[in-house]
Amino acid sequence: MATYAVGDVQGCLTQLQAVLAQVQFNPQYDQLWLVGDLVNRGPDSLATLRFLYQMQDSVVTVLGNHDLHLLAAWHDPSRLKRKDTLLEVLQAPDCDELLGWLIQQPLMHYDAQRQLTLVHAGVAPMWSVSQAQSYAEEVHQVLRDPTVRSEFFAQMYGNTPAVWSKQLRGMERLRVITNYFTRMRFCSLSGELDFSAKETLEHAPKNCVPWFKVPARVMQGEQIIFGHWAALAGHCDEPGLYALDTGCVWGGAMSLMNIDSHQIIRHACPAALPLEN
Ligand SMILES: [Mn+2]
Repeated sequence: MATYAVGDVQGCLTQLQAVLAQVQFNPQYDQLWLVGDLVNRGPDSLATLRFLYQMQDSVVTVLGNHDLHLLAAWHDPSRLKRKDTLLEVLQAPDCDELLGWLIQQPLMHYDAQRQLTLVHAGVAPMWSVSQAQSYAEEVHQVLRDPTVRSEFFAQMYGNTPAVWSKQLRGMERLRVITNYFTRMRFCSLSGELDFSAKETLEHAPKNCVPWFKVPARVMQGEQIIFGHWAALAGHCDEPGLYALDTGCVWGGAMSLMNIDSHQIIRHACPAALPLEN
């Protein structure tokens, strides 16, 4: 019985199955955690969703920005962009079943026994574990409520507000929570999000640092597994932090980590798309 965490799959089912085979993963006994971005840009988004859906009892996943984009396109297909590879999901006969499952997934998973947090991009530097849990839950509740989630998707896109404040209400509050959990890379020392760069640490925007290097970060020392930032190439020297997105879909590799031993398995990806998010 083992628990593994895998980086951004983005429809690279072949490489996901390859790393699982390397550890002889058995959904009857083992658990698979995913950092989100299960779909998009890669070749097999539909097959990836079907694969995870049929073993959902052994799966823990959080939502990434591409998963939210797919769910928004489910509500309004005109949101699909030229580079999206999501149409096959929306046209599948089991689309509603698959996305009805996906939309139930949270923005953050916290394992209290291991004191281990799973998120897509990161946790806002000014939040404690319990604050992060309750803010993630606010968005999770909206996503699960069919009467309010269309409005959420209509207003989800955007870079503002740039910084968290307890005083925020309504969609502004939900948007900034979602941006911290699913899109964050760099921010200012006071935690303002900056989306102008997505490259390596040397390319930080002026007066910005990677979110995990904010000096006053409240969750310092806590274990966090995250993805989203392929340019880190799995390198994060912050104690307790595990960066698992090694850019499989961009020609990098799929990374799978045993969450107790921290042993990492990598499987190279043959694709060679230009680096993006
Ligand atoms: Mn992402």
